[in-house]
Amino acid sequence: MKRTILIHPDPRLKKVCAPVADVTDDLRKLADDMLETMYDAPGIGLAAPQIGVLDRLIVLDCVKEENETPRPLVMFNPQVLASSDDTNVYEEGCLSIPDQYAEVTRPKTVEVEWLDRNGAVQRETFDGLWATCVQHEIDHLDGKLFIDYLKPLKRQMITRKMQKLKRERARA
Ligand code: K1U
Ligand code: ZN
Repeated sequence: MKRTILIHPDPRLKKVCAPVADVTDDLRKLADDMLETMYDAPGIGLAAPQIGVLDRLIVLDCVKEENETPRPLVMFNPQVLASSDDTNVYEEGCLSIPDQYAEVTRPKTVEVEWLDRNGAVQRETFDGLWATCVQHEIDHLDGKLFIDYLKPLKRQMITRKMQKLKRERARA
């Protein structure tokens, strides 16, 4: 089932999410809903708070080419174990901040540990867009948005645009 994506500003996007105790059938269903919502948007990642669920769960698939095999990843309780000193700049977007993009500097590679949909521990080092995306999604679990890395004036400008968008959507 496709879920509604919250638009910034929303208090639920600023909350620190709670760890998942057990990977249950309900949580697997939630992860499937999130993947459906992400692919439909379309996006390359989605975090549970973006659909109003304050659990530490993210999904991502950074395979962009249509002729390549998709790689949907479901991560419960993802944690960055190590980050490179090397950094990478990427023009990020966010499904909760539609049509706004800005350059963000982050570690180029990150080693991440998480529980998969079977509750098994997984560990992998991500690079390139995967590294950017997994860091962006983990930030969502800590109530942090990519605009929080920008200068206050730019962040304020984007927030005002989103407030206007929400007013227009509420009227339609
Ligand atoms: O978390 C989100 O809101 C999803 C976001 C993830 C992300 C994008 C760029 C850098 C870091 C993290 C998106 O998916 S925005 C949409 C997007 O980037 C995209 C959409 C269609 C095709 C390719 C990319
Ligand atoms: Zn986002």
